[in-house]
Amino acid sequence: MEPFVYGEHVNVLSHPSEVLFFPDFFPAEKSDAYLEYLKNEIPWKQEPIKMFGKTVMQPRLTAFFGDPGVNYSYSGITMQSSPWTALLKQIREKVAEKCEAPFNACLLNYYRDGKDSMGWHRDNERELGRNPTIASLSFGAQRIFQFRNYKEKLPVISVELEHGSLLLMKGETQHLWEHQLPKLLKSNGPRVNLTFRYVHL
Ligand SMILES: O=C(O)CCC(=O)C(=O)O
Ligand SMILES: [Mn+2]
Repeated sequence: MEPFVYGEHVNVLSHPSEVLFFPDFFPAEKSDAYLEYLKNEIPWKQEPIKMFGKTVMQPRLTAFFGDPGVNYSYSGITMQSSPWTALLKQIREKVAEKCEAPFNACLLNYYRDGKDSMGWHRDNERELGRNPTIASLSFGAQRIFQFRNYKEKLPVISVELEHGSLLLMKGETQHLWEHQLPKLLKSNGPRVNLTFRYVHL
């Protein structure tokens, strides 16, 4: 399925799911500066998670920022939010304005190279509410991001997430579709991803 292009965004999935892709959300220079900041200033950690009853290390590094008291639990771990840095706050404002939605938390992922990844999942934790709006920013090396229908599993829809791009998921997307960031066979540079969410307390 070829996405339909209009204006400054691409419609990746349509009603009742809604996925919009803004390839040039941030200009290249700004994105370069953000990437350097994020790689160097965020206290990245590799966290253990529970998968099929076993504890394994996540194949990527993570961090979690949010308003006071906001925590986020997934895959058997609970992340306590760190207070927003000035730069993350500034990015959040830009994203909230574009998405016309409030965000009180940001989960950050650091993929050190093409071997780091995130498997098929939905962002459907109860505290995100029924139809969450999730805004996902990409900085650094381009990676393939994929959707597949939760029930039918095929076809797989791929989007190339480039430096400075914004992927917005809303509507019923998290009920009907899973997404993943697959491992790459060839070597790849580092990539930082920021997903802004609204966590209900
Ligand atoms: O790195 C990405 O683009 C995917 C991140 C993601 O799906 C998540 O944090 O839930
Ligand atoms: Mn996700």
